Amino acid sequence: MLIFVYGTLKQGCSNHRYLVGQTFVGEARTGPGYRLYALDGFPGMVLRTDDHEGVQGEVWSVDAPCLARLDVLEGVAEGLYRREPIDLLPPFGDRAVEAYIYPHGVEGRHDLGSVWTEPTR
Ligand code: PCA
Repeated sequence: MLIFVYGTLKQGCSNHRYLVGQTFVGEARTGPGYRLYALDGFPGMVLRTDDHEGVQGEVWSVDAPCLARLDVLEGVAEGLYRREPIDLLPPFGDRAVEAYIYPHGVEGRHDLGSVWTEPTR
């Protein structure tokens, strides 16, 4: 299946090793309505009806074992992130792609806008 990544799973970032052996499909951007907030060293993408810019990331084609490992990493069973379908701009507009949405409040969190860059450490 296709997954849109926008944070630590991107190429060059700290969790990218989870995608080793999977297939990079391309750079992608969501439609409007999604925005990034800084959590604790990683970003959370939330739905915001007042957003006009969307979020920048990468689409990867992953196999079922990889997806299962990603769900563990992102704490899906614990409710940290939810893996849900996402609206991407062309050329992905008509394709089924999912992403890890942060389903919690972001009050007091730093608004990162459209792009996350990993802090150097
Ligand atoms: N990892 C996932 C969700 C947030 C994060 O840091 C990703 O890169 O899409």
